[in-house]
Amino acid sequence: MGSTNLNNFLNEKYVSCQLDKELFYLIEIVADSCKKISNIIRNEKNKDLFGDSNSFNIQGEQQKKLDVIANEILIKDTQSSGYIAGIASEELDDIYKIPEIYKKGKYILLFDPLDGSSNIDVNISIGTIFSILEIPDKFTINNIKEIDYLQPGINQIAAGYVLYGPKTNLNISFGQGVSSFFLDAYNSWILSEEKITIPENTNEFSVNISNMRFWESPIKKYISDCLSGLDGPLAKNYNMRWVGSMVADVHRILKKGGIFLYPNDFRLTGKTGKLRLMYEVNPMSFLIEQAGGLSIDCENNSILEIKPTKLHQRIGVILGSRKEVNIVKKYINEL
Ligand code: AHM
Ligand code: MG
Repeated sequence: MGSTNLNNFLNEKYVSCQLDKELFYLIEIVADSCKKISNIIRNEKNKDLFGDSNSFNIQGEQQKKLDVIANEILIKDTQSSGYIAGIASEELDDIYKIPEIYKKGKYILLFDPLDGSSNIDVNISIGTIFSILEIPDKFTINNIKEIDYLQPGINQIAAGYVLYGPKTNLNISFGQGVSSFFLDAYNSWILSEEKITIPENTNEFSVNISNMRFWESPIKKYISDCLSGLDGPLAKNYNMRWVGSMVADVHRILKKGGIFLYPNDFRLTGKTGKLRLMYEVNPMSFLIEQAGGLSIDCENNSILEIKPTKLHQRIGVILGSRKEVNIVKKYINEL
């Protein structure tokens, strides 16, 4: 039996009317861009492409050269496709206007081109995250505004991420489960798993515990109860992992079960979380929920139902195995 590649997989979905031709081609283009990013990361000759750039993004973070390069690749490859009306990126201050010369399409593409940037220069897993929405009004196709982007995560037509780990791995959902592909030695995306489900029983949490003193009391209490192990109120011993790349940390949870938290932090303006709703938290939450998990903010709202108020909005997030997220929900309700 031959292996299924991304093109066969998308074609099957197209034939069974689960996605249209435009989305089919758009996903192929995004996946091709990620192949290019993967090849740049893995090519030893590209040493000059690592390290800090001279620029800062809208959140005041110094961009790595690779942040800028990955951003340029994704924009260059997708803007001329004819399938999108606009682009937004963690690395761009404002929404990106597709040049007039290019035909527009009905989709809106949002991405974090290189997530986990602090890990780039030390050769630890990083990723690309993307989210695809549809324009709310087809008459605005040639002139979409920021407000057209501000849709809740539940509206995502597709979302996915690529993990540049020991292998390069694409995980994607069109709202009917999560499918996973590995980049093989011939640079083809080969289907490795369909309908991924997050293990229900878990004893693993993923959080930057060094920030604990800046959190709200329910999250502090939950994590300190986890640390109390078998003798504490949660009556089990937990394990902890923190790579510091959301893609890597959440991917581990998708495959092995567990809970990921980047909670509200008193130091951040608006006492919010660090991660950005529209191109980090929404797409990752979409995949987690498509795999049977749950994703909430620190007020117990479902992440996917939150209506964004601005493009680069940050949010506190708790996601992962449903049972464990429900335990945190109780802490939030009771404290
Ligand atoms: P980035 O998009 O600039 O790389 O920042 C997001 C990353 C996430 O991947 C990760 O979960 C988080 O920042 C780690 O933050 P911290 O360094 O506070 O642990
Ligand atoms: Mg990021």
